[in-house]
Amino acid sequence: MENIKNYINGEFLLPLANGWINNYNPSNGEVYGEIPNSSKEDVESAYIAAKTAFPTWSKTTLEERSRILIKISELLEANLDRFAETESKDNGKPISLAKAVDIPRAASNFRFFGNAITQFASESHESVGQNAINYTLRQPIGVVGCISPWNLPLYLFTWKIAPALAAGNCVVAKPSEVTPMTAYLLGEICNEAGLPKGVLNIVHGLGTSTGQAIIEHPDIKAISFTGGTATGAHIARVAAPLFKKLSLELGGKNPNIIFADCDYEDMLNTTVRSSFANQGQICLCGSRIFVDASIYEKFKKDFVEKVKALKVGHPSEADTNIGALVSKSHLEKVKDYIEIAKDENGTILCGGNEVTVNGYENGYYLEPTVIEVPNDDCRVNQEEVFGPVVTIMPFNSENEVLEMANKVKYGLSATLWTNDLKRTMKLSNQLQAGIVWVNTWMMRDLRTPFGGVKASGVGREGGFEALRFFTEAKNVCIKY
Ligand code: TXE
Repeated sequence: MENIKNYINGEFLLPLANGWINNYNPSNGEVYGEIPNSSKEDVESAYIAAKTAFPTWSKTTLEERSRILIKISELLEANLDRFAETESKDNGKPISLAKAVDIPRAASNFRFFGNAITQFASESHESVGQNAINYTLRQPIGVVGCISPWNLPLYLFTWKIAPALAAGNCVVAKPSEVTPMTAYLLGEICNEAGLPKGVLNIVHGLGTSTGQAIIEHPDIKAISFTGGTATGAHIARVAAPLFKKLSLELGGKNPNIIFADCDYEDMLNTTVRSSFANQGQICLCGSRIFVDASIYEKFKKDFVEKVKALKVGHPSEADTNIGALVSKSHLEKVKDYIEIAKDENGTILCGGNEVTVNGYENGYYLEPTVIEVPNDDCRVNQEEVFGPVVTIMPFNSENEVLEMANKVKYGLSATLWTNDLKRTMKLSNQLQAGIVWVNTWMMRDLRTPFGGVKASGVGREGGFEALRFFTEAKNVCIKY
C-alpha cells in the first residue's frame, strides 16, 4: 500500500483525527493506498505553520524566491519519470501524456513564476498640479488557500501554488482527494530545493471536510479554486461574507466551430485531440463540434474513422491513446450522459460502451464516443460531461453557429477553424468565452490571461494576472 501523509511545516505528518480515505488505481479499480482525510485541526496546524513562515518569506528577496522556485522546477524535471508514472497510476491518464504534458507543465509553472516575479512591477501616478505622487505597492496577502481538481493533478496544483509563493504568500493547499499522489511527492522536492519550512503546506482529504475547513478559515484570506461549477458556487457563498479574494476556474462546454475554408487535415487531427485528450477530462476540451453544413458529411465520416482508430488501453502502454477515466463514479456519470443522449434522439456514431482491457477487467475504460445530436438544446449539448464524449451537428451560417455557441451557461473557451479574417475577427469578438483559439487548440503561453465567463468562473489566472490576484494593491500618496 502506498499511504501518504500531510506536508506541514516541512514535515510529513499523520492526520490528527478523521481517519483515512482509499486511493484507487483507475486502471484496475484496486485500492492501492490510503490518504488522510484531514480535519479542521490539521488545517489549523497547516495555517499556523504558514502564518509563522510568512513574515520571513514575504521579506525574502525576489531573487531568492525566484532561485528556490526555479530549483523546484529543475528537480521536477530531474524526476520526470517518477512523477509521470505516479500521475498516470493515480489518474488513469496515458503515461505518454503525463510525461509530455502534465509534469513538464508543472515544472514550467514554477520556472515561469520564478522568473515572472522578478519582472512584476506596480504603477505610480503623478498628481499633476497638486504636488503629489502616488505609488502602488503590491503586497503579499498572507496565508492563501489553493484547491485543485483531479483531471490535471500536478499541473493545476502548481499553477496556483507557484504564483502564490512567488508573490510572497504562504500557502495551505489541498489537491483532489481522487489524485493526491504527485502533490505528496512535491513536498519532498520542496524540501530538497530549500523552500523554508511552513511556506507551503499540503493537506489531504475530502472537499467536504478538509476543503471546507480551508474555505471557512477566517484568516486564510484568498482562495484559488479549480473544479466543478457547483463547488465553485458553494465556495463563493462561504467566502463572500468572510471577504476573501476569490479566483474560480470552473467547468466548460466549449464549442469547436469548423468552417469549410479551414486547413482540413490540421483541423481534423487537432479536433481528435481537443475532443479526447486526457479522456476528454479537460475543462478546455471542445465537446460541442459544430460543422459547416457543406462539409458536414465528409467531416462526419473522416472524424469517426479517426476516432475509431484510437486505442483504449492501459495507461502505462506506450501506444495507448485513451487511458482510464478517473473514478468509478465519474465513469458512471459519463455513461449516464450517453443514455440521456440516446433518450433525446441522439445517434451514437461510434463508441458508447465500456471497454474491457485484458488483465485490467475492473478498470474504468470507455470508448471515445461521438454523438450526432438533432439540436443544440439537448442536455448532452448543454451540460458538462467531462469525459470522452463529443456531440456533432451541422450549421448553415455564422450567425446561427454564433448563437448556438453562446447558448450555454458556460463560457470558458472556444475554438474556431477558418482562414477568413473578417469571420475570425467577428466571431472571436462575439463568442462568450475567456479564451478563443483560432486554427489551434490548447496552445498556451503562460503570460496570457486564463479563465472563463458566465458559469465558467470568476477572475483570471496566468502571467501578471495571477500575481495581481495573489497580492493586495496599496496606494501611497505623498504630497510634497
Ligand atoms: O469536482 P469538485 P468533482 C467538473 C466536471 C466534473 C465535476 C465534478 O464536470 O464532473 O466538475 O467533479 C474540492 N470546499 N470539473 O466533484 O468536487 C475537492 O476536494 C472546498 C471541472 O470531482 O469541484 C477537489 O479538491 N473544497 C474541472 C476540488 O474541490 C471542496 C475539473 C474539485 O472537486 C469542496 C474537475 C468544498 N465544500 C471537475 N468540495 C475543471 N474546471 O477543470 C469539493 N472540494
